[in-house]
Amino acid sequence: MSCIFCKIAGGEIPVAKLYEDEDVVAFRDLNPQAPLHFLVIPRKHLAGPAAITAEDERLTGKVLRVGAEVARKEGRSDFRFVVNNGPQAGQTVFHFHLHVLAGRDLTWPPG
Ligand code: DGP
Repeated sequence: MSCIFCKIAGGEIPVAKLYEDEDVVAFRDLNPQAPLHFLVIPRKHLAGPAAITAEDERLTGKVLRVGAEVARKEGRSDFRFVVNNGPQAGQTVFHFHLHVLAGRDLTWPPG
């Protein structure tokens, strides 16, 4: 298993976890871009949003729900979700992940 986020989901690489269950794991980003910056990943390996199939709709919807719930538990009502697909969009880890950023003014459009 060479995928770093599969290793995180499997507990082989320690991270600061905010939430986990049988389907998803939420953990703080190694290189935070906001006062609150965490990732939510499905335990199932999906290379990115372009790899989602109809059978993953429930799982990826859960990723969004958990992202919002963890943000709320961390005391944030305002937050941004980001999902990158492909290197030009900034994807560096090819396992689907939701970025959740909060705690500072976030510009639009993003850079
Ligand atoms: P992206 O560029 O969208 O593929 O985001 C990948 C994010 O993953 C990036 O913000 C840094 C984070 N990251 C990469 N490796 C690790 C790790 O080993 N631990 C943690 N906590 N975050 C990681």
